Amino acid sequence: MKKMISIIGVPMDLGQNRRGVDMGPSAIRYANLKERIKRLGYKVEDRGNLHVPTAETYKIENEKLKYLPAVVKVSEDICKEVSAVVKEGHFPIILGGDHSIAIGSIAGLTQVYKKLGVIWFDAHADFNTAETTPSGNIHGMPLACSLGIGHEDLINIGGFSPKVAPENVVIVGARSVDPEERELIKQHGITCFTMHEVDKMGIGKVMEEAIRIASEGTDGIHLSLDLDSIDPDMAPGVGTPVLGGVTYREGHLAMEMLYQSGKVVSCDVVEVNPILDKENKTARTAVEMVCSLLGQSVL
Ligand code: NNH
Ligand code: MN
Ligand code: MN
Ligand code: MN
Repeated sequence: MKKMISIIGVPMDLGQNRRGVDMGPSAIRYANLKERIKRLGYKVEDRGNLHVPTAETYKIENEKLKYLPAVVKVSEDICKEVSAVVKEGHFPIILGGDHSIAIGSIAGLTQVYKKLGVIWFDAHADFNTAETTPSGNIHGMPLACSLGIGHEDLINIGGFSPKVAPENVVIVGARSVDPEERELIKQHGITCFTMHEVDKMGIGKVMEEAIRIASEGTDGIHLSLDLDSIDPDMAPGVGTPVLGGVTYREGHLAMEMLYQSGKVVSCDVVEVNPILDKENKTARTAVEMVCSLLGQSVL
């Protein structure tokens, strides 16, 4: 029996400074996410959007952790919603919003999956802290937070820390990592397949390794899909596009291999910004990736 899919929208834009990413859930829905998943033979429920306060109603208090109190509050809400659907045996798809939402989704998942593997598909590593961040944007910090590195309020969402172990975390697609962030990644022994490895080994071999690492001793894999991992030609609508990304076909192969592994239990789809997009291309790419993750092209 296929798991039921639960779509959860989080119109979060407080983790970075480009407006418009809060419209990501609408753009992805408009690209027909629910219908497309249904066609693959799944039952799907759309649980609507969680409430996210408007940036203009807040004053930034800490330049190194912008909108911290609001991000903490929304993260707790995401955690509750995600753990509720996982407890029902569903597969959550959490639509961002910026990548700070992964703090809450991983917190919710690990209420149930005690040993969770994570594949962080991103042009960036999202491994900054208040001490290393060049921007003060929390969307550059969620992976570090999930490993228990970062501000106390962010790492303790859901009541415990760390959520995941470094030996079960893999970054794929990185090509823009800040100098001190790089040191932190090395120090914590995180496996990172940058675009250098994707070019050299091929995406097939990279994913084989990534799936092995994220599977070892875990009860499931969470895919955190930042659309800026994909090359800007197929994903132009993101706040921080970086040239030289994963191609459309490489993205599909990666998603298909994740499907074939049978280990994926949830995913985030983040950073789609329709204001910066071209005719909803990035949201449409996102929907194609999700469909491949759910078995669209594998017989
Ligand atoms: N590393 C930079 C920062 O911390 C950029 C992060 N931007 C992202 N991450 N889009 O996925 O601000
Ligand atoms: Mn149910
Ligand atoms: Mn990211
Ligand atoms: Mn990114």
